[in-house]
Amino acid sequence: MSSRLKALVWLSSLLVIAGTIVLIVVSIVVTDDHPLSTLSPVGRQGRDIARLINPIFIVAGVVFFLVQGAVLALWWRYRVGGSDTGDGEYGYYEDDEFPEQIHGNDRLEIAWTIVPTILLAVISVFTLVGLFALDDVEASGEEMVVTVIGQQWWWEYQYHLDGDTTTPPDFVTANELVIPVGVDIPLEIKSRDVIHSFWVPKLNGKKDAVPGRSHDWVIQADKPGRYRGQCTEFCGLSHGLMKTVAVALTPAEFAQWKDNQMTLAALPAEGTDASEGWEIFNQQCASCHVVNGLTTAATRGGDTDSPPDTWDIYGEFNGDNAGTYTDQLVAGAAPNLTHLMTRGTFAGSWFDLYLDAGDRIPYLDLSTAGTLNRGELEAWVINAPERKPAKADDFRGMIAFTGLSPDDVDDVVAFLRTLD
Ligand code: HEC
Ligand SMILES: [Cu+2]
Repeated sequence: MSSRLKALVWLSSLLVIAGTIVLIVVSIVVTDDHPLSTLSPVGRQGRDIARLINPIFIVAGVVFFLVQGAVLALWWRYRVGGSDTGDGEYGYYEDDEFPEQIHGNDRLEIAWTIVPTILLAVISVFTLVGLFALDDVEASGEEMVVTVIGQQWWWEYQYHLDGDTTTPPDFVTANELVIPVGVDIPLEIKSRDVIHSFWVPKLNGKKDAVPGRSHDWVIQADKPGRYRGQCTEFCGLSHGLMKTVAVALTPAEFAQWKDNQMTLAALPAEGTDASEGWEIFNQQCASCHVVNGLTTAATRGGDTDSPPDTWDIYGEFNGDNAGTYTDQLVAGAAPNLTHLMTRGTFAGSWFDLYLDAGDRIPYLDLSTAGTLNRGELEAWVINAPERKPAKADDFRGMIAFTGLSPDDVDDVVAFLRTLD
């Protein structure tokens, strides 16, 4: 190889390496908004995990450079010598030049067996201690337990204020897990269909939601804010669009939010658009969606003697019409819409319900001060599977309502508007 060619090869390799490093650094530094980063924890469990990751990353980095450095040094030391003879032949060994062949090196081999063993042993001790700490719920005086139910392709949250998950929840919401700051909130992670995995990276690691099982988990946030999450176990068509948000409120705000969630919806005044919308909703939507205080078991094909609406959306439905209920919607359920307007996002947090959510408007004021993402909400009501791929014919996700006239859609949205 001519020396100019060699220089070119070197230069381009260096450029590729430097370019990669610059790209990585830029992608980390250029924005301080990393909604799904484990490296900027905001809760106790998240911090425990980061505390484990960082030293291991440093040790792994040292090992990486030692090993790669040795590879490069050996390559350089034993590279084929010789020079281009001009006829394309170069760099072959003469017999007598061939390096002396040796069989192993006991001391080296023992060293490179023992050193990694010790390293991994130390790391595993810290990992185990860390894992146990993650499962530990700190006594906080907060009795509440939230049952988290994954399904294709959104998360449901059932709040048990007294911590007793054998009885029906006090209220049910979707997409956004609202918690008070500063306290450990125990979670029970479940699934209605396939395996999902619950993950809010700034607050804690991942926990699988496995059908037929209940996994204990805990979540805690140090400061108020909205923390993004994502389903991290491939669960079918819209897995990538199965997101969530953990919303941490001050204790006072949380109490206010909680009280509101427990109120029932009221019938819109006669003669209003919302009232027209309710009629449509009751006929076309109430077969899947619950609105506490308005929809009845009858609308969902059950008998009217079934348990009160506040809890007949309960995962392990135990009313007389349990059979009908599951036959009706294999996915198990649709989001409880009683307080739809209090959430910042909808449809598995894939869409913003308000254009100016985020931290610009206090969470509790969204339904009064937020700018509704009307276009997206209307598009959803008209043709949900087009907005978010689903297998509606197979009872996975919401069906399309392309038969609704523009007026109907306006009325339905007017009704949804009242659900705050
Ligand atoms: C076949 C059952 C079914 C029917 C009927 C149905 N939906 Fe849905 N709906 C769902 C499911 C399932 C979801 C969750 C989809 C997702 O997040 O991917 C959903 C989600 C929604 C959401 C978002 C809720 C949230 O918090 O994320 C709204 C709003 C909604 N539906 C309104 C309606 C309206 C209005 C109607 C009647 C015109 C209707 N739905 C009829 C099953 C249904
Ligand atoms: Cu998934």
